[in-house]
Amino acid sequence: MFCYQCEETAKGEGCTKKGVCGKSNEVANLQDELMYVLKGIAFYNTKAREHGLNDEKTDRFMLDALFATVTNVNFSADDFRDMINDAFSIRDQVKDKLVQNNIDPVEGRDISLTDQIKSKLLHKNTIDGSSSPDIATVTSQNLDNNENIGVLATKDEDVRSLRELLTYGMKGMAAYAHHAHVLGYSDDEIFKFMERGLLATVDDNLSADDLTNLVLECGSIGVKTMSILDEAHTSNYGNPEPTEINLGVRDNPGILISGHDMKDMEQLLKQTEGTGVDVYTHGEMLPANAYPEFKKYDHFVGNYGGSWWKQKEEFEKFNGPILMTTNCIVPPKDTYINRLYTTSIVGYDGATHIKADENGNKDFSQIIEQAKNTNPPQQLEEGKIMGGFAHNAALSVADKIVDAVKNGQISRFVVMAGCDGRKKEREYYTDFAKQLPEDTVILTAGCAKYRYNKLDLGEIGGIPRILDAGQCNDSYSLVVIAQKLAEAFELDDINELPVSYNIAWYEQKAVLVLLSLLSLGVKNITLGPSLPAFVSPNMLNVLVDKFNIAPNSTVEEDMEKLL
Ligand code: FSO
Ligand code: SF4
Repeated sequence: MFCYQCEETAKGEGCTKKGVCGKSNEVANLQDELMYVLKGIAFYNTKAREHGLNDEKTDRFMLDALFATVTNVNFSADDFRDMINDAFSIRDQVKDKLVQNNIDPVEGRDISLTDQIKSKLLHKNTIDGSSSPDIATVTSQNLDNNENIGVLATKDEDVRSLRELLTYGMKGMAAYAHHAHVLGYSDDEIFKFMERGLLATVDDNLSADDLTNLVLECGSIGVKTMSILDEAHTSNYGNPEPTEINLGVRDNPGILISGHDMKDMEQLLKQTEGTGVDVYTHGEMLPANAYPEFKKYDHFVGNYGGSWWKQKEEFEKFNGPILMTTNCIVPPKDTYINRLYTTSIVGYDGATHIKADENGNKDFSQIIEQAKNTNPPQQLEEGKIMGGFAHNAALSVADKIVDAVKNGQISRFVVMAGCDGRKKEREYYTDFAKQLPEDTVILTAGCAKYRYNKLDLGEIGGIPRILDAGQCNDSYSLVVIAQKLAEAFELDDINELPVSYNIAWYEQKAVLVLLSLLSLGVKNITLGPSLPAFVSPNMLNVLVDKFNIAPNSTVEEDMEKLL
């Protein structure tokens, strides 16, 4: 295996024996294989789409498969084997459709795969015989050497860096597009881009400039994807509203729900109503507490615990069942695996998996029945924190915010969005938040906030000093807020706003959020706690030249630079 897609990668270089996240060598290799077959689907489906022969099943499969390879989503080798089999059969179905319609899949296309495979394209399961199995004809038998298809198959370090950056951005995009799709929202442009992007990662005709442009385009489509997800959430569940979120517990049995899937949240709340079982959020599900449609349930008690990496300790103390709707899952302890449930693309061998029916409905009765026989959660903390400052709520007080900036009450906003993680260095973010001057306001989204969201930083003229827009995908809200502020101050350039960016990353959704910011022209971003291992020195120079991205350093130095 070789995997370096997340911030905690071994030695800051790459996991080669077993993932720091817990991913096995076997699962890592299967993920590479799945990614490779997806490129084959992309190859044919691009053409099918041109002729209006694409179908929703293939689009959805693409999203789910990409999402499944994101850090901490699925640890099950069996799940990946199933997905690889499905991928082969979907690829061949798309291929057959083209054949039946007399369509030549390579006609009018200029990719370097062409010569290599053209003659064999329309025959199923032939082996090309070249060093890496080609994506159009690869079979499960000739997919057994990951050196030819994994990350290290690209020998040039800079090309590899760009290809992987693009790949990880698309994985993040797939995650957000999946959540929107579940709620009935999607856009063809997203699927088109993913197919193009996947193919670009095996196309030797593309120059570094071509790939750089695609990476930025990935960011623009990322903004679009997040906006579609925002629409899916707000049209179904209302606009998040400023809410005091309870951190304490009640004396009833409870179910803990984690991850990012709001439709699962909705179904769980509906099915637990009147059962005597309470519902609590964990990790990235915290923002659910601010949606009007969810707030109306009396048995929705609040949030339990902190961010994803604390789950081993906190799930143990929760006592009741836990439902993981997406990442981040940490390989569980034996003490609670019997009350750990996964759903959708999440998988862990030994945890119970709840599947949706063909209409997307899930039956959580098994979880509810188990909950009834468990003890109430052990209290971890008490009090309340504020949430719900997504774009609608923040913009409803835009006048107040603009005035506070104009009259000097607020000197600067600091965007501290992104992810949390296990590394001790991440205490930097708590210290940074604590040491920010009192006339600054933090804008946050994602689980990075757990490093400081329970600090009492007070408020400025009625505006809390921590404005939490929600999940990592709600970084979109931060973009909307920044754009509206730029309008209010009549600025053409978003970089002239009194806004600084100190972003923490961990996995591939954060990569997409970062690319989204870059695509909007945001400069001078500070990134930590370490730079991605997949960014080569030359690539880093490009990022520094174009965007002035810098790694974080000490709280004092960064404070001086950012303020
Ligand atoms: Fe956190 Fe995990 Fe939302 Fe990520 S829960 S780290 S960026 O998955 O997705 O913010
Ligand atoms: Fe290592 Fe991260 Fe890949 Fe897991 S996801 S194997 S920790 S680089």
